[in-house]
Amino acid sequence: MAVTMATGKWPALTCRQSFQSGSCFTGDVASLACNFRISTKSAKFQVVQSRTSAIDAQAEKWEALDSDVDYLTRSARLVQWYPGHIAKAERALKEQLKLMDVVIEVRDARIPMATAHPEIDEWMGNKQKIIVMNREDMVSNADKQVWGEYFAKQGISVLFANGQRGTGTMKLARMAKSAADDINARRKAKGLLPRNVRAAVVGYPNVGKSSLINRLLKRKVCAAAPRPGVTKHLQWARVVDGLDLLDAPGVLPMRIQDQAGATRLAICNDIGENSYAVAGVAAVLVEMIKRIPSAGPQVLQKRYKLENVRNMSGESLLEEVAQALFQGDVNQAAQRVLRDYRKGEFGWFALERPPVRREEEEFEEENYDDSDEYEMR
Ligand SMILES: Nc1nc2c(ncn2[C@@H]2O[C@H](COP(=O)(O)OP(=O)(O)OP(=O)(O)O)[C@@H](O)[C@H]2O)c(=O)[nH]1
Ligand SMILES: [Mg+2]
Repeated sequence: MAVTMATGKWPALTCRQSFQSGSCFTGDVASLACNFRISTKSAKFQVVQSRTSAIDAQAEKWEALDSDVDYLTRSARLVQWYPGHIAKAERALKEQLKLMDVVIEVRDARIPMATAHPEIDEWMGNKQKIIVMNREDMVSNADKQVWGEYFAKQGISVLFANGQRGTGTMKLARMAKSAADDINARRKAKGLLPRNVRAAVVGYPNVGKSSLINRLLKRKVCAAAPRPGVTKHLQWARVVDGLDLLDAPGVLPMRIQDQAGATRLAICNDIGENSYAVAGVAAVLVEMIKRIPSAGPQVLQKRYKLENVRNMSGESLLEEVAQALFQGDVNQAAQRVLRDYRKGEFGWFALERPPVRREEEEFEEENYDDSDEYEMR
């Protein structure tokens, strides 16, 4: 695996990690416990360098933000949630997935990575999958563009939708039916009558699965409400001619290892409210809003009529809001900040951006040639 590193002082180094070492690639060059191979082709080297410097400033801000959020949430053990119905639902869902033609994975467009279930691909085997980025109304057009491009680059087509208004749902039905087109063609060839295409709608809690199905049906058949864990059992719905959808309870891994991701789930109300410390989660949200390029400290300053938010920590801001509005009750202040974000009071923006794949990484992968390299230990 070729990995390219750039530091403030050093030119970009092409580093080949020995697979046994398991060493990491952050921090000081000297501290790396792996072998470096430095390309002697200076022209190639300069191209790599110039591409490194072309990394978009916004992407760097997002990277810094992500590592800060990792740091803030690493030791906090902020979020643990796994209600009893989920284990049962997961077992039933895994059984049903064997009978499906298509799987529709619904994600929260504000946090497409934190709502990517790590086991769904394994459960569904080689079935076709459609990714729906729901809650499209809660992110900016710029967010949609970068996420759309990110998935397109990997050959994955995603559909942006709004389960509350129904935007994107007809297209979703068409995609689900056409993804399984060949099924009825094969049945016909065997002299069998056509059957409805079966698609399971799966994903994390509260991402909008039942709402999407209801919009397709044009009536409220599946229970839907603004809290996680509403759907508790599998439920079939015949939505349009030739297509049956299975509404599944929201599922999530029993142990969420990634605390930063879990905190984002909490911020977006995609896991149960009683399972996390509201003040801790809201403080992380404040730190994120301050750093997200399209938001920034000014949106908090304006909303809560505060000064000098830039230099305030998340906790201090909650204390200020608590003093001003809730007689010092920090928990109430934290609830308010979370609610304000969910209602778009700071504007609509996503809390995640796709991981940056630096151009020089792509360049190195495409052009790697070790014919005239020497090894440096
Ligand atoms: N703003 C907005 N709200 C949405 C959208 N989709 C769904 N909602 C709302 O989000 C809440 C949760 O929707 P549900 O359809 O119950 O979510 P779910 O994924 O079925 O949730 P579980 O059954 O708990 O797993 C409801 O209040 C919906 O009205 C959307 O695209 N935009
Ligand atoms: Mg539901």
